[in-house]
Amino acid sequence: MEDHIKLNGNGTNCKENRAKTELEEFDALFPELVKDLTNIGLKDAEISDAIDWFKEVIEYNVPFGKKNRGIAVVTSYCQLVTNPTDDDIKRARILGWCIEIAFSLIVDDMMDSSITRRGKSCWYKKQNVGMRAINDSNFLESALYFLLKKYFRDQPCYKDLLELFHDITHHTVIGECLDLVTSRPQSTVDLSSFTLDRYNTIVRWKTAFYSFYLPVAMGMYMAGVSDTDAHSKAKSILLKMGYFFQVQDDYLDCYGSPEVIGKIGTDIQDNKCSWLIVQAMMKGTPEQRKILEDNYGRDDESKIKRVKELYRDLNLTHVYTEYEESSYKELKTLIEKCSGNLPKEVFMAFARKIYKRQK
Ligand code: GPP
Ligand code: MG
Ligand code: MG
Ligand code: MG
Repeated sequence: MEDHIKLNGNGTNCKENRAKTELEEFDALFPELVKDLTNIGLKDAEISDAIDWFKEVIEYNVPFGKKNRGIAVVTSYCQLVTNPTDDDIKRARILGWCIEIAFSLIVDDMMDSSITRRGKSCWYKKQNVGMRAINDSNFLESALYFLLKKYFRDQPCYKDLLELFHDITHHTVIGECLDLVTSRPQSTVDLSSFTLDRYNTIVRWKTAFYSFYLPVAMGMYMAGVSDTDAHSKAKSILLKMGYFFQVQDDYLDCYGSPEVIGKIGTDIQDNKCSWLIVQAMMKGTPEQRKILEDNYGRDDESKIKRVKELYRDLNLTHVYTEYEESSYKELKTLIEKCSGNLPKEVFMAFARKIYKRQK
């Protein structure tokens, strides 16, 4: 007999076994959404080549992530309403897929000269794709608004969801721009702009809004929670979580195993204002900082190795482990202080997924 677990509204039952089943339910919806998005090609035969191409784009790029963001919409929503109908839960899952579409990642990989993502070649690296990937990212973005319109236009939260997606996309683009401007190659490498302040800003804008505030805010709007106070309290917690997530991402870029994280790190040669280089610049002696300036931001294996040696001399792995511990404690305090009327489990469920993660 199928073990169909019904999501309840009180959030008391969000344990690991339930989350697994939710992931299966979530995954099962994907083919239906692909059908929605490709049916227009059946109605309008003259664009069928574009729709066939799009099918490849979405099937290659979208369904292989960890889906923490997508699932967080469903869990948050279910913890905020008392008796969601099957239709409501399905809509929450669709919203989750709208976030999972994550169209920005395709161009992020191009701009970062990345090689792999989610254990496969980056889309732009595939034969026959190349620069076409730019339009594919736009194609995916427009697809999410198609789904939003199809499933939410009659819902009272439609306007809030639309505005939220637009605003958060704007935030992500600004964050990506700051990331790129800060890492641009200059005639001499000048690491003095890699300050903790600059790092904090980049990370909040490029990652924390999209990956952490967006999923929970979507669940809140769907559940009819739209007051600014509740949103700003949730935001303060989720931006902190998102910040830590990007610190981890930067750490794993250097220390994660590509087989586990599904991507090969590029931050050192890309001259990125990463958490590790910011720490190294703060902790290093003037001599060590000089070594970093001579070796960072160059696509040269021996220079990359030199930077990593210096990270080791500065014991950055230990600095990171300590930071992870203190950040988790601070987060729990913040959740106690700022959850307001929202169940703390909305935030704790998300936090448990990311702390101590290996991928
Ligand atoms: C880029 O940082 C981060 C983003 C583009 C986050 C926005 C997330 C979305 C899903 C839109 P990065 O270049 O370090 O990320 P990665 O290591 O994954 O390439
Ligand atoms: Mg990247
Ligand atoms: Mg990037
Ligand atoms: Mg990264």
